[in-house]
Amino acid sequence: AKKASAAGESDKDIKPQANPLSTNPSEIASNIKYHAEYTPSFSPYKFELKQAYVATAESLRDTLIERWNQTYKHFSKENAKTIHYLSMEFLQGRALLNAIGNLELNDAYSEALHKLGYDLEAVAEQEPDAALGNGGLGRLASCFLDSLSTLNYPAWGYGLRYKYGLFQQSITKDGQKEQCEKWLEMGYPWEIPRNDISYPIKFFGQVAEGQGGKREWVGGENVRAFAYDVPIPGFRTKNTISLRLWSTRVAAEDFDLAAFNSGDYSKAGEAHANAERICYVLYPGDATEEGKQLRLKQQYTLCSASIQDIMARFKERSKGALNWDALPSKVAIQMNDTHPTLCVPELLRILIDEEGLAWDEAWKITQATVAYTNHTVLPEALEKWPLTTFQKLLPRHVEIIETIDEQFMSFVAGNVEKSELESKIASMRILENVDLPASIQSLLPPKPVREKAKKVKPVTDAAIKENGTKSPVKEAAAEEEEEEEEEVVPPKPASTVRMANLCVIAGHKVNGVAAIHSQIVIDEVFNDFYQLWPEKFQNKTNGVTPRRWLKFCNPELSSVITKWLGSEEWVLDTKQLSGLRNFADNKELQQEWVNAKVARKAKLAAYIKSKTGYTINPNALFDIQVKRIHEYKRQLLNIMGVIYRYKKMKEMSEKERAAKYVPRVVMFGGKAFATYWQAKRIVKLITDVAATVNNDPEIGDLLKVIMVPDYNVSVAEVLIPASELSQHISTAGMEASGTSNMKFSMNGCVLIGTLDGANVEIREEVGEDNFFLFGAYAHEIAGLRADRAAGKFQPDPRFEEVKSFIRSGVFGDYDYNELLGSLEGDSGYGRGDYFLVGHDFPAYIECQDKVDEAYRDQQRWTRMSIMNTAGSYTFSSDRTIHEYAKDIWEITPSPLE
Ligand code: T68
Repeated sequence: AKKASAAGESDKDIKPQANPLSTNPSEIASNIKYHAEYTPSFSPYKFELKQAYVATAESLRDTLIERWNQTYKHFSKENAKTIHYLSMEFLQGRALLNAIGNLELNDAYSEALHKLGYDLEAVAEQEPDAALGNGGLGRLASCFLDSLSTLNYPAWGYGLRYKYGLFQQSITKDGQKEQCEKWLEMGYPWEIPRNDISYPIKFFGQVAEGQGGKREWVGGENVRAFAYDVPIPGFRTKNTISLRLWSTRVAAEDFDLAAFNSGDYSKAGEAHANAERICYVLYPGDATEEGKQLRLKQQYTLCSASIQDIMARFKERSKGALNWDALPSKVAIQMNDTHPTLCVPELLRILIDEEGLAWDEAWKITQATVAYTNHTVLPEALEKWPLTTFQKLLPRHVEIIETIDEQFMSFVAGNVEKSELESKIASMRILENVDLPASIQSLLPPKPVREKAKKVKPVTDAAIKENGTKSPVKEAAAEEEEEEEEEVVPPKPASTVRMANLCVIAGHKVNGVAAIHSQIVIDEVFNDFYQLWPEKFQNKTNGVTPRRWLKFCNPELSSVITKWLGSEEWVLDTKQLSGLRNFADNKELQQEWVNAKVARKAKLAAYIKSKTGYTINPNALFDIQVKRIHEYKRQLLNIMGVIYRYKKMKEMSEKERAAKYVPRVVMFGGKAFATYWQAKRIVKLITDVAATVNNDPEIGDLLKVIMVPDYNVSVAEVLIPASELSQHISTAGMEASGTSNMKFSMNGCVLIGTLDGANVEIREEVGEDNFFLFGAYAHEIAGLRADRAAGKFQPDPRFEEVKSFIRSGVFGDYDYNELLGSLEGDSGYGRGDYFLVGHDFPAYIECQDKVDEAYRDQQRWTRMSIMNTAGSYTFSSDRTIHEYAKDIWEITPSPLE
């Protein structure tokens, strides 16, 4: 809060004055005052924390604008090849301290604000998180932008400017509640609306045949996408790149003035509502047809606006000598998962329909330009859209997709055994459950001739309704009569567009995000494609920016690292962190290391107190699991382990308890998708367990359970530096990579985890002794599931004990049958424990006992902690970006002098 200090008095002497480039604290203070007075976004005579934040952000933005303009002027002059990173999600978090840190203006801004009577940290806390994402995928995109800027690569980020970010979560006794998030409500000082940059986006309509057989997409609904740019400063470089976010509105010419004047306001307002809805929220529910349409509209808006923007820039730089064949030498486009797949047909459409290129040329250019990153192997997460929805919304794109599909099928025909052709085509083609075109049909081996041609009568909705009116007896008799010539076949499954198949076919590279995941991608998910094009497939293990995730969020540990490594070079060259291995046993370093951790633990304890009311013991082991709540991530395994621990504690004498267990605070953070009921039940169970355990006087400080509300980037910045143990316990083979595992390890936290995602590589780097491994291996999972289904699985009695304990009502009277049933056989509530919680449970609790044992020996633990930071050097997003730049994008750094 505002300080009534001597510094506050000098406030009056500071004159408002624009000083965008100054690094002098007094001049920065003048600049902040200038913004408070002359670019106000709040009422005058008020300069409280909120206003101080906005004015400080605006002051810093001026500094960035200068660098930003210079950067793109420079890129344009050099005409260097540029990467365009398209993502439906960017999980930026807060920008103020990150920008101040990247510009190394911390002391200057602290002092400037002090002169105005404020504390920088308190001012920074005013900023709402820009939460335009869900989790890992979105945060990865943001880390990538930080690295692209820092490493001076020519780059643009492209996303959508959602009016409401990811929902805010509160935790009540009933579990998770969602509220609308409002990051834009007080204005967002970091964005610059580019009112001169907007593009038309069309939906619906028809395709007409124009002159010379040209396809013309006409009619339909028109909206405009407007550009809002957010600066992304690099660390220790002048380079500042841009995240361009699109926001949709109707252009004035599309406003129905006549309807408005005749009093038909809803008709007049409809176009606006339709356009603005597109950018309301991230991932609107898609259970309904309207929801599906809206999601596709979002994806198309991102793709169409970005492609038009990229093409406009290419044209501008071509200076009258336009040659589209050169596009891939100047432009790289990365599709972050399948959500931006539509940039493929959109680029083709514009090249062919608007620029007049022939198909083959346009296809060659498109393929050489786009590449695809896969982030999941979960079949239900591989996007598919009903063809009918597509057809309505994007009729011309469907034609283009049909052509890609057909050409791909003829390619397959030339490259696989004839006997396999039909099945390969069925699994690989883009359109699913769609009749083969005659050209492909003719390539298939002839079907054996049937003895008697039968008339096939498909079961349609109408037929079902009709039959419903018949008496069952008559119906049976009638069917018998007809049996001779009629065969009843099941209704044809819906036709869909498989987005991932389109990405693999169109992209020149396909990559997974950790070694084990990329292996699963080529061995399983896309194996048929891998057989065709082995050279397309790559691995790019994820990384995280060491600026936000170590230097800025953990200044205490950073100072210790810098002191022992002798310089701060590690911030740009994380390989240096491995040098800490040399001092892992040094008593002096160990003491400083512990002090740094203790400082962060105290901060977290205060945070927990303020958000949940619970008091936690700062000397306890801080054990954290933060990520989206999902069954495959197995928060349920964690909380069941906690319950087992609690039950055993209750059965022991005080002395026995103290001898076996070290005091522990188990913290959870994460949001469940609003309609993912099973995930919400897990949150409910965690809060119920917390309420019981935390209020049990017999247990006291030995065990506390905390559900940290509203987990987001800023909360992660408080939790991760204070962590000692973190849990990454997904069913093996299901977590593509994980990135929080990297952040925790970097901050000297020891991991307990399965051999999954990037855990595999982290364990290799930090050493087996410094990682708590348990659980089934990825290659065993299918067999274990099969055994489970065949009734061959014998659950461990300790697992059964936990389930009965929950059912006994110790944690309240909520009916947990639906949740626990998911872990049981497959009848009734039973869903067969698909995620193998029961299988891994015994190994998990035994491994947790080893954690207690290790933590008792603080010297050993500190060594493990140091070895984690030292071994995390390879998980910097700088390393990842260099790899993409070299192996996929073929771009080189272009620093401003
Ligand atoms: C995550 N994916 C992976 N997806 O789960 C994680 N998906 O292992 C990986 O580290 C991370 O990507 C970065 O590679 C996601 O976060 C989504 O959020 C998502 C959203 C909509 C549809 C599908």
